[in-house]
Amino acid sequence: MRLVLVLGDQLSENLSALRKCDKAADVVVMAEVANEAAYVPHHPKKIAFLFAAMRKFAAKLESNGWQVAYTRLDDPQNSGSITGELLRRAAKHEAAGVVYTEPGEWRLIAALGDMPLKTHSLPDDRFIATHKDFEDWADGRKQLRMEYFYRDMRRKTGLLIDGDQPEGGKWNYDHDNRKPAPDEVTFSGPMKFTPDEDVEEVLTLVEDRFADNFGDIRPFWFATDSGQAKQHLAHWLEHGLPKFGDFQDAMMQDQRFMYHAIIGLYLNAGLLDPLNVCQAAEREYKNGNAPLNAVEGFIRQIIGWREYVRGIYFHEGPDYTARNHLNHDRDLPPVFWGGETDMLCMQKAVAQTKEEAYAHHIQRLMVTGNFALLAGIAPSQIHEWYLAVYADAFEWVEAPNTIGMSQFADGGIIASKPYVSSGNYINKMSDYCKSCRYSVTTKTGEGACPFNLLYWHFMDRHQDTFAKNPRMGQMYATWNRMDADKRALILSEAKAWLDRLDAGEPV
Ligand code: FAD
Ligand code: DLZ
Ligand code: SF4
Repeated sequence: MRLVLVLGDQLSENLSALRKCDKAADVVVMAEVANEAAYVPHHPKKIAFLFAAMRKFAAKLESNGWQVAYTRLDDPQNSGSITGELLRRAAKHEAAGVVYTEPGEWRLIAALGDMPLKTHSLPDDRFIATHKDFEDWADGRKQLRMEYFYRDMRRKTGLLIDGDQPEGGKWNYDHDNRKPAPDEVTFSGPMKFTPDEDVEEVLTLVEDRFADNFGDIRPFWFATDSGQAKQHLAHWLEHGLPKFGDFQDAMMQDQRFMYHAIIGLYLNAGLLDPLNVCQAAEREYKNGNAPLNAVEGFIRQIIGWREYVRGIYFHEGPDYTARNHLNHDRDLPPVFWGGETDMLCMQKAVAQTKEEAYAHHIQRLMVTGNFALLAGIAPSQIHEWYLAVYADAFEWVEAPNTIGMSQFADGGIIASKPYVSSGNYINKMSDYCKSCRYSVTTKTGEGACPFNLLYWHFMDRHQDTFAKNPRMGQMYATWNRMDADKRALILSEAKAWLDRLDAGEPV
């Protein structure tokens, strides 16, 4: 007999390792372990979601005839690591070896490969692009831009393809998708599930063991099995998808979810299948329930961005998370852990992260990410923050988004220019600024929005790196045309503001 490892983010019945093995002979190993729960201080909601979903998945496998050796976190025999649990179970069952689907993190791939057991690693074919697909696409290209990869994925899946042409004649409808915050949001938000007894048991365990971790465990409303996740998806497809495109980039103080799907955690843990999700969205378009700009935009996020960032993670190798192209070394300030701030955009994005283990893409990229990049925070520290605080965070997807897209720490593999902006962008796309103590229209002096000061500080200190970037030439022309005294004033005020941040003063 063999052991079949199923990790906390591999909760799919058609997992390659399960397909390979025999339920009459082999034993599934699943384990809640301290090592996985502590490589970063995960948000309690994330840990509870994964443990509850793991327990339900194990029960489902058992009811389907599998023998499951499941280790709970509080089991006195728990060795504390995935490899420790495999060795313990292998000795007990006299297993000939262990079969597993490739994990989504270099750390765990190395640990499993180093075990003194016969191991058989299988590709994770829940993704649309294989490693070879990505390598073939990347081979010989000077630039690895998502847009061209995405077109290949459209062709491969046939999603929104008419003959051999893109539906509607264009591959990408993003120019219709950047509307500012609307007056009202008609979607009432994600479907919420009341915890049952089994989920309650997990909540109590996590409350007890991870009391010091940043994040509120209650109210807990996530789906914890694939049936609930499918209900959640159906609700969003009907009520959220039609306007997903229009307001994808908009942010509102009292609307945490806008028209977003809140499915990253379910896709990444294996409760939803990406191709099925995209096919369901395509049906909404074909049935006339959702417009093309919404459906194309949504499908692009999944078969484009999601597949592409995974390709980059495996293409670039284990040192990717350590990259620091801009040599940023500031420590992550307390504001990221809920420290006092007058910056309303930061305050709102961090507060909702604490409460929901969720923030949408533009909050991650253009509020917290933008701030970290402008302030020059060490990419490894902000990477660990994102990996810890979001329920959908696993390194294969989080690291390229943080190190690459958001922090430009990979030197421009993912982003052709850094995602930085002054307060003007945040003001245009949100309703934050009108209630903020800082003034977004003030550039220097009392009450000036810190994003306005820090933006030019960033541009100035990285002039050597970016001055020749064609997409940044206009901003450098503006900066260099500015009166020398004004430039000096902006830089000295930015420095004074950063000094206050470093001193731990409320900002
Ligand atoms: P929606 O906006 O409704 O989009 C639907 C789905 O598209 C998402 O669930 C996701 O699976 C996929 N998607 C959208 N954008 C991306 C993207 N850039 N990369 C990969 N998939 C994408 N996404 C994660 O899944 N895990 C992470 O740890 C993560 N960390 C991020 C860190 C930073 C700094 C940034 C800028 C983005 C990060 N993202 C991450 C991407 C994106 O922000 C989330 O996928 C999205 O906010 C999840 O919410 P949603 O399900 O409501 O997504
Ligand atoms: C994130 C996570 C956590 C918090 N806990 C566990 C766990 O106890 N057991 C487990 O099998 N997986 C857990 N995970 C998910 C793993 O960290 C994830 O499989 C790897 O990071 C690879 O993506
Ligand atoms: Fe954020 Fe500046 Fe707007 Fe305040 S004024 S919400 S700090 S962008």
